[in-house]
Amino acid sequence: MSGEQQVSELAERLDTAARERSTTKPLSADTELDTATAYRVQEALVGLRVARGARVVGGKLGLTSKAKQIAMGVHEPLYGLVTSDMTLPSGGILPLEQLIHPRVEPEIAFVLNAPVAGPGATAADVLAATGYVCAALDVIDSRYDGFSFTHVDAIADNGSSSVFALGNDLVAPTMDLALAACVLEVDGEVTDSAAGAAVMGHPATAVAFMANALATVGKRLEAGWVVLSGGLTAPVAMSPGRTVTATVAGIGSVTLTAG
Ligand code: OOG
Ligand code: MG
Repeated sequence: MSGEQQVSELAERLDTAARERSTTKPLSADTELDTATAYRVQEALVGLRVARGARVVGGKLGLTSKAKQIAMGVHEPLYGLVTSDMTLPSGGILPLEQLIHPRVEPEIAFVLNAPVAGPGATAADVLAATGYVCAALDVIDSRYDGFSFTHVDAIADNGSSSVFALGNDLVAPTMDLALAACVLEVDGEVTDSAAGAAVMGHPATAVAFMANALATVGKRLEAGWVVLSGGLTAPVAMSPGRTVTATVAGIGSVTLTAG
């Protein structure tokens, strides 16, 4: 089997799982997968969405906080791409009937008004390129059995991406985002909290990590992109009727209800 053919077969396997709402064994259980090949599978997987009419609208970081690394048992960060068919409005309904076993996590999202290119991109470069930040809820929905995977599996599965919602308040990043407090509420009760620093010391550092990783394959973060900097807390499993709200001090809040 040629490398290219294997990459597209692995991408098809994940795409089919997502569309049929079935899970599969981790790819690494039967295929030798290195990090570079896993990112090629991710690119092919996103390519299938683009072929169906979606547009790449940004990126996402994964496993950038200790809370997330501990929750998933994977201790290295990764990045993925987000597409126009993944967006939900804040206050909207999370369509459980289209998803497998979704979990929701609070994040700080960056909207760029200039590109950020590595190598050597820093948090300061990211902040200089940022038009505004907003609160975000990222919905992860692993295509793997039992939401269980290794680092390369999660890369290939595009960081478990399914849909995400941005808060309606768009704020210039003039505050210290490391100290921005995030409170997570489930059905009106506070269940978790974290500061922006939970993500790699500063959420802009996570965005810079993605710019530098993209540079190794000749790519960059593009102007106009939204970049989700990674779950600040452990994720919350969604069940019918459950409402999750994330509020970030100085920024705003975002809500989703599982339908
Ligand atoms: C993979 C990473 C997902 C994050 O913010 O950590 C992610 C996963 O946990 O399924 O979006
Ligand atoms: Mg996330």
